[in-house]
Amino acid sequence: MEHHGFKLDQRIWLEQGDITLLRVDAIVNAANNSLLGGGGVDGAIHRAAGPELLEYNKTLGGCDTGDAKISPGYKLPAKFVISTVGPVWKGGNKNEDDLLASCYRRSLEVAVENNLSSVAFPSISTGVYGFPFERGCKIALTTINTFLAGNHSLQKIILITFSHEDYAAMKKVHDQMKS
Ligand code: AR6
Repeated sequence: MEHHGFKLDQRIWLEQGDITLLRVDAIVNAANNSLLGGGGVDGAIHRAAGPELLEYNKTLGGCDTGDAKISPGYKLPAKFVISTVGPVWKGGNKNEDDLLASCYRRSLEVAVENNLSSVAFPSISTGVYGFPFERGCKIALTTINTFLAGNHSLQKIILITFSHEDYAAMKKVHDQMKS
């Protein structure tokens, strides 16, 4: 798959491609409350990690929306999987924005607690869960930037989109926020 990285901010990179191929300390999974797999990026991560990820996640007791839990990466090039559970979009008045921000923040907190320095995020909640893509991008960028301002251990955060269209849309959101 074609791969082009773009440096958005000092420690934040935008890429297009398949998150399961990234050799980083942790990739973040857009999971559901069970942490036992599903479709979308969740299905792709479980397939690439192998069945041990499911076996491990059975010991975690699920995960609240907005929270995050860590698992080994097993067969993935990434060392760990940080599973977070995004909100289902219900029109915007059900605390969806705060819950999505919490996903990014909690994932980064878990990464720091585990001494990790590179983390890749998919666009949480903007697939099956229906969160509007550009609104989700803004929340991702704002939350990650705020977190990094108070952290010096994280070296590289990658935002990876599956499609070229999402890549272009995310870059546009970033450029608009900067100007
Ligand atoms: N690499 C990077 N991004 C991907 C990949 C991939 N391999 N595959 C999909 N995406 P979604 P959600 C993008 O639906 O909205 C699952 O069933 C995709 O284009 O995976 O948080 C879970 O079990 C989209 O932009 O996650 C939950 O039940 C983004 O990943 C539910 O879906 C997120 O889309 C979670 O829904």
